[in-house]
Amino acid sequence: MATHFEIDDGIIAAQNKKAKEWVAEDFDHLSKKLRRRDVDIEGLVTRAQAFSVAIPSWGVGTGGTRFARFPGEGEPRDIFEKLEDCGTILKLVRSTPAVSLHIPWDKPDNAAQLVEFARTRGLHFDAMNSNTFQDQPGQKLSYKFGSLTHPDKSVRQQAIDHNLECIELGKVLGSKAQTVWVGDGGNFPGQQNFRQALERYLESMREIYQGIPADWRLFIEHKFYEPAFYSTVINDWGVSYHCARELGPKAYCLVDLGHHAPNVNIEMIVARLIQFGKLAGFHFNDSKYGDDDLDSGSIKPFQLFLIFNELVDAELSGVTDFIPAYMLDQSHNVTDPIESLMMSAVELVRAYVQSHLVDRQALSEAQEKGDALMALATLKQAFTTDVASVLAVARERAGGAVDPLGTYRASGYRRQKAAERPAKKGGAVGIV
Ligand code: LRH
Ligand code: MN
Repeated sequence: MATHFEIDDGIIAAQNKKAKEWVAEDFDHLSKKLRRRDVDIEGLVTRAQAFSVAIPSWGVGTGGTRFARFPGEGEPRDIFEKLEDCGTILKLVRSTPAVSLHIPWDKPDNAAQLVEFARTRGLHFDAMNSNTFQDQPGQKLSYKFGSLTHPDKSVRQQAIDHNLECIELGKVLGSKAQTVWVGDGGNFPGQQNFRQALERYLESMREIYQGIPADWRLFIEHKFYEPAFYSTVINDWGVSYHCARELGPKAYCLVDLGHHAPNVNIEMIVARLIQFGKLAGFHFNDSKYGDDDLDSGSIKPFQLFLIFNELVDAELSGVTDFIPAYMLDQSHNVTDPIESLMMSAVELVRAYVQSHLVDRQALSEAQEKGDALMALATLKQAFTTDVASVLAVARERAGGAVDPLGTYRASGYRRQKAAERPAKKGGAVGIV
């Protein structure tokens, strides 16, 4: 039985020992600083430990663009090796116990075996993702001109059946949600009748909605363009919200940060969807131009903070049925995917913890008084507070790594996997 290298607690403890001093010093200093703001640092550690985000199965393989994909060494070659890597990320950062699968990329031969394999690594399955944006080998009808909105009813039915099949598999895997993103749209004016296409989308989604179990949620993911380059049927939060309302109480709107035109005020869209009771959750990533799927917090960390500020404001003001699903959705083209996913998960916990540092009393007083500068300063005080020691202590107390990146590199995990996983010809597992 081939051995599978794993980062054991000994490696983590040894690396944590090296960092013990600076963590204690910084934690102590921050504790004093926060006490001046009547903030108890232990409360922040608890918040950090309560936060979790799902890892996209397609994120642990190297991603690419339409121009090229440059696979790294030790790429996971199947869903089991993907889960191995997800287990490693969880071991080091402690805030990623869930994995979001994409079907058919991750379709298991034996679902129960997959659940057990995941469980032994502390993992469970988050939202399922259907795929009607590619044609699979042996597929009868092509999605070239659309899927759930295709003019031909038999193509729509094929796409509906695929989504219902995903839900059935998700039930066995213990998932509680299905994300439906369709790239349906047109490349030229006149190619689609906008109103008819949306009607067909709703007609198809009503059938899928019927297959959603009572304790599940259906996530509608909008995107302003790509793969269609002139019009996209579900192009923004407005049409997504309309559809979620039309479908019923189990339907919600999922916000993928990269699916908005540059400079769109995403934190305000989040506030709207919270207010309308239709926020599904997120696909976190970052971007400079299009749907670049870059690491979360790598380009616009202040926007990420402002999004979490809206989420924490809702959490603290007791918005009912407020259970947003947090997932990463990134493509790692030039970094080690495990490193990028770890650091991205850390950036989300950071934004969440910093949002709990906002003096909401002072903020609402400034808002009432129209004191714009004090309002901004109140947010900036939280955003510029270095909470690295809180995040490190939260990880360490949960058995994780004070320095996930340093510990991962010191472990030689990638080199070990390169030896264990000889590259598979054409075995692309990331987004290409
Ligand atoms: C579409 C998307 C969607 C996934 C895909 C991998 O851009 O964000 O969420 O299905 O990426
Ligand atoms: Mn997405």
